[in-house]
Amino acid sequence: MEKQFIDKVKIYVKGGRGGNGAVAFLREKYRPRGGPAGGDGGKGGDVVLVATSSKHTLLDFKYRSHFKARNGQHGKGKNQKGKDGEDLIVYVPIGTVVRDAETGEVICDLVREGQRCVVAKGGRGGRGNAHFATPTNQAPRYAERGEEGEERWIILELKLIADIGIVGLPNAGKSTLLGRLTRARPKVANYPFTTVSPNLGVLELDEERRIVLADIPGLIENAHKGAGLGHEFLRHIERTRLILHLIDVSDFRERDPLEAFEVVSRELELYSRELAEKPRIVVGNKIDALSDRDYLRYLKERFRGMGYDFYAVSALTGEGVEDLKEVLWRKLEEVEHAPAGKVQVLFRHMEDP
Ligand SMILES: Nc1nc2c(ncn2[C@@H]2O[C@H](COP(=O)(O)OP(=O)(O)OP(=O)(O)O)[C@@H](O)[C@H]2O)c(=O)[nH]1
Ligand SMILES: [Mg+2]
Repeated sequence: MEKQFIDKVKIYVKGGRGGNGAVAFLREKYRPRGGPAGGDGGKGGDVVLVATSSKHTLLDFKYRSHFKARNGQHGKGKNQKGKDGEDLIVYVPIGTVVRDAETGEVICDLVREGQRCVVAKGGRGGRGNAHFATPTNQAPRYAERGEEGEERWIILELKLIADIGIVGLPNAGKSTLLGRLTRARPKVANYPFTTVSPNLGVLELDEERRIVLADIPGLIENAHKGAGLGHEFLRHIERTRLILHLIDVSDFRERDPLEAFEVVSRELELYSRELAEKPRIVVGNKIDALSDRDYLRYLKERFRGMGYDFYAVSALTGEGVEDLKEVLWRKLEEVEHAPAGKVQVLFRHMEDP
């Protein structure tokens, strides 16, 4: 997996200090030496991470890395308790894994909207002197200090699940296309099975529109029986919202693109019906090497007949790729707003491939 696409930041968190307990005595008109009446200190605030779908990156943390919750207020006379320090709520994207920076231990895994995780507890407030009166010491002159809040460095790591999975035969140009669409630089070569493990890339259409794409190893006939690299890695695209099925159309007289499409479709089907039935678009690649462009019109018709949109590009020269970017975005929007489908994408979180 391309490391640069896993956002990762280290931040410092500290709970608020508890307020001190107070030393105070009641002073009433006719009781010059009233009992102890020092109130307790308030509790320090916690630092709480909360998962939200309105954030998609950990970018904010590049600019701010220290988070301290408010201290509790000190206790006061007349048994008045100090106010608790307010919790500090820090919003993080859904899919954030939180670890202790020192031990590496996972503190929490924020996968649902609104899920909370206390990463630094506020200190307890100190008790006021009212608590310490005893029969032999009815006027104690001491109170507890508030406790320090917890502090530590933690690591936030955002794991992405791809929005779109690119499938196709070996050599179709999947990795080349990923490299065209994103800043990912997966290995590309003119032999099958160049890609042996999934690559992720982020397509940034603009500030607000980002698409995560996964390029996986090529599938061949009988992949479900272990041929080639098998089909296990399809699990990496099980939770994508859209499949981009890439086919090489350059040499259509020698290698029939429709046949290539069928082979991979069958393997998807044999892996899982759900995957095969996911929204899919078909992209014909290598049109720079295609002598007869009329053929594309024919393909478009054929795929339309099967219920798929068809687009043609050259991942190598970039022809058609800018249009494809917009198409992918539109398609994802369509899928998103389609009436409740079978596959509900609830969160964008995935283990390392
Ligand atoms: N002419 C031409 N060649 C291309 C195009 N896209 C990819 N290629 C070439 O096709 C070969 C295979 O490209 P890859 O991107 O490695 O193909 P892949 O689908 O990722 O292959 P595997 O990882 O082996 O499954 C390379 O030699 C690329 O340079 C294209 O649009 N036009
Ligand atoms: Mg590849």
